[in-house]
Amino acid sequence: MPINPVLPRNTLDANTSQQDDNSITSAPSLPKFPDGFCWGLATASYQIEGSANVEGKGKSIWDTYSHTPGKMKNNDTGDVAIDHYRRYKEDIQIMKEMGATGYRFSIAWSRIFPNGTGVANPKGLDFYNRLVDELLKAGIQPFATLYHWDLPQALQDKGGWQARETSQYFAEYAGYMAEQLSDRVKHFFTLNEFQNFVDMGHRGIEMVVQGKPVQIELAPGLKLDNQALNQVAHHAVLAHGLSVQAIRAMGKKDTKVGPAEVMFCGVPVMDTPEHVKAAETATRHLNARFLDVMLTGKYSDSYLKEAGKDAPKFTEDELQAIASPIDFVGINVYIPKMYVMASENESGYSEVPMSISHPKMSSPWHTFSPEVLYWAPRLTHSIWNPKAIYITENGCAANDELSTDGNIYDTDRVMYLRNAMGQLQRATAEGVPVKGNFVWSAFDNLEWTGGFGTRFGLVHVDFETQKRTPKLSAKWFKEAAQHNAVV
Ligand code: GBH
Repeated sequence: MPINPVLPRNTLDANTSQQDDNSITSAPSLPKFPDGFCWGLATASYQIEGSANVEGKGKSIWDTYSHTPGKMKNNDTGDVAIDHYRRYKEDIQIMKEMGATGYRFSIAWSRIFPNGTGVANPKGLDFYNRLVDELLKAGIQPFATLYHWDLPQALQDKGGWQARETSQYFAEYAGYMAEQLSDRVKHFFTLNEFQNFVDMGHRGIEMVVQGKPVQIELAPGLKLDNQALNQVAHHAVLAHGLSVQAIRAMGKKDTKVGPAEVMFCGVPVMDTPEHVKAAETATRHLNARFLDVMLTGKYSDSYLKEAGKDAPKFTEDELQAIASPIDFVGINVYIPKMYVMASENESGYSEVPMSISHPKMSSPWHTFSPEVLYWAPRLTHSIWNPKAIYITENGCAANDELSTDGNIYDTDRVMYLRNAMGQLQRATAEGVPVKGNFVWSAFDNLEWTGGFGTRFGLVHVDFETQKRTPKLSAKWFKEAAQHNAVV
């Protein structure tokens, strides 16, 4: 006997029909996203553009770092990357074909201001003008990130993020970009992943996954002490706040702006009030230096107490600037920072150690925990209540071998996306105001120190020939975008 499914009829998928034998021709319960949900793809300048030394571009800290022996896997660099600077038209066609409605790219600061400040370079600007025009022509909304880690080397030479002036220079550059692009670009992200570029770039971090230590470092590869590190964090959020003000001053009235933070999420071990409360407390504390101060205008007592004499030096005026009102919060969501349960201790929560057999995706650091795509936006909503939320990155690396028929059957990535997007859909169904999701990444690219071996794309790139081949996951993405649902 065929099973007669007792599932809600799909009201949104008009031509769903059940046949006499009760077989299901398409799922009657496709979990839909809200109308207008943005189906986005994401990339970043240094990871894809190449043309590292053309048309007036200045050096960035990633040009320096990637050419420092021993820093990059296989000595890979972004000199050529996936040659997107020259192939952007073809790449936009591919994304259009995939049904993407949004594209999150980043602007290389040193293409615009080769020395970080001073006179703008018209050829660098011209590239982003052409990119934006081409996206609009393809019906894809452009979302511009102003800083995805490629600080102009000239500013690093003057102290980089340890120098307060860098925040000011960033704001000037942000204002300039808003002035130039906001007639067409309606959404700007200020800085990408504050926690990661601050900590991985200025100290290096160690994680333990499945019992193995994983070291992660980013440019400029410094080893700062606690006070200096907290000061770098402060300058990063100050840069964000000042840039929000500059964008408001220089951009068109309807320009929207917010950060793109790798929010550190404490996931409750179960959905019961006491554990959820513990997770909120933990999550707020884990983001004290970044989202919390940006959204509340205060460094929390628990952070200042923990930092003690190593707390950053700051003024009330700076706090006010840092908390300049924003239109949305962007969060990159890959992994929980920790699992959390309620506790009688002073903080109210305790970390639950992850089991050594907890599954992971292919990257050494990537714990498989799709439920974080539910909890990160839900907790962002309940703790800080921003007007809107974007998932600015979400995705995974995979081995992606070419099969004999020329296709790439990345079933693990499709599994990942189905689970993660299903969890995200649940958050939207409960009313968490998530406006869109950007899969990391549109194309295979330079995974920073991980080099070209770690592929995150929905589109495969042969790094020798630059041939692009959409993977199975690209087909999945297209169907999902078309149905506005998890397929
Ligand atoms: C985010 O970085 C970034 O925003 C994005 O640029 C990046 O490509 C994406 O997520 C995926 O990582 O363990 O050898 O693979 C998150 C921080 C930076 C951590 C690169 C892993 C590579 C080291 N990631 N890093 S390796």
